[in-house]
Amino acid sequence: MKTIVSGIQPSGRLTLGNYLGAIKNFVNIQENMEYDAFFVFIADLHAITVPKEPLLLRQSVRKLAALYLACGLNPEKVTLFIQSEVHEHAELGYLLQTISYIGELERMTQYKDKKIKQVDGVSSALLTYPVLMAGDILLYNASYVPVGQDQKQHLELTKILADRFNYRFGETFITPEPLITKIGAKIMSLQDPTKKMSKSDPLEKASIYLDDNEAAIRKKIASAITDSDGKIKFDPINKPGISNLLSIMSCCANKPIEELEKAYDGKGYGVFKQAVADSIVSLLVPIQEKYEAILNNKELLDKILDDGAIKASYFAKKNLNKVKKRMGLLRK
Ligand code: AQP
Repeated sequence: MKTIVSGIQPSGRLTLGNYLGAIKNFVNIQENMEYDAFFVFIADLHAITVPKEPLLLRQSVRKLAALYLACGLNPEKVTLFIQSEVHEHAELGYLLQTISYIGELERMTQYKDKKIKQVDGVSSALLTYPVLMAGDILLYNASYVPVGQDQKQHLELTKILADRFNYRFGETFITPEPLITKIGAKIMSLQDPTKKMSKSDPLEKASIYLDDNEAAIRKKIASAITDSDGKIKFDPINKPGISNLLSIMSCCANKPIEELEKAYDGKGYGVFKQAVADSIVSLLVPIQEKYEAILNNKELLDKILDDGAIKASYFAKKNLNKVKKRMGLLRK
């Protein structure tokens, strides 16, 4: 059985990075890959590893569900659900903590990055986040996990935990592989192109949000940090800003980077930036129109999420029981 699993945290307004690194890939897989089951969830349990205002979180969950659909996920082909509505995620996350070592969790780059930003203390859940993520994947015995580049390290840990569990308790889990897009796997901040674009970045103009209007998109691209040599060339080490804009345009317009380099050779950054903005606007405006309609259709959204939770729970329960039996936990 070939199963695919992925999720996104409802931890704020989604960025173009989340779309190009993750959602676009989900839609592509949905349309072009053969699979038996594809689970896409809203990772609300991950979102609360850093403090969240409850009302805002509830809104963000619905918004993310609407956005998934607006971007093209088809509930007939993909099981869409909210992570906390399938309680087996938290349960398997705990069971896997018993075979995870604190040292290996402390080495995770995302933990180190997020830890320093916490003002009211670091929750233990932030440390164990990758173990919950391993649980999300192993719960469905996923073969593939479409993610952006930044999640690769967590995927490596998932593989280690799957192998460790299999070694200790007998063959139980498939070792999952990441599915990472070639271009767009790491979209960088517009204001610091050495840092990834992130929904929790407090600097508004560093990110294009999927709900940004045309004027905001044009303004942010116009003020994106570049360099002074005037050449439109893909060179992430020496020209991170221009390379990031080339990656963005390549993904948004579905054109190879080399073709863009040729087309804008000698045209200057002003003209190029305008074209980058055009490509983003053309991509996002239709998504935004669909998004509003879906978000306002409360009944439809609830039905899709209810059905998704029922279906995911069915698979999750079966696999979790198997895991518990292996560990000597189930009486019957
Ligand atoms: N800049 C990015 N470029 C490409 N892919 C990206 N992803 C995130 N940022 C980029 C991918 O989006 C998916 C969802 O990520 P997540 O919400 O689970 O958490 P994250 O990776 O931590 O994303 P953010 O936007 O940086 O969220 P915050 O700020 O809340 O931590 C993943 O597949 C990720 O790789």
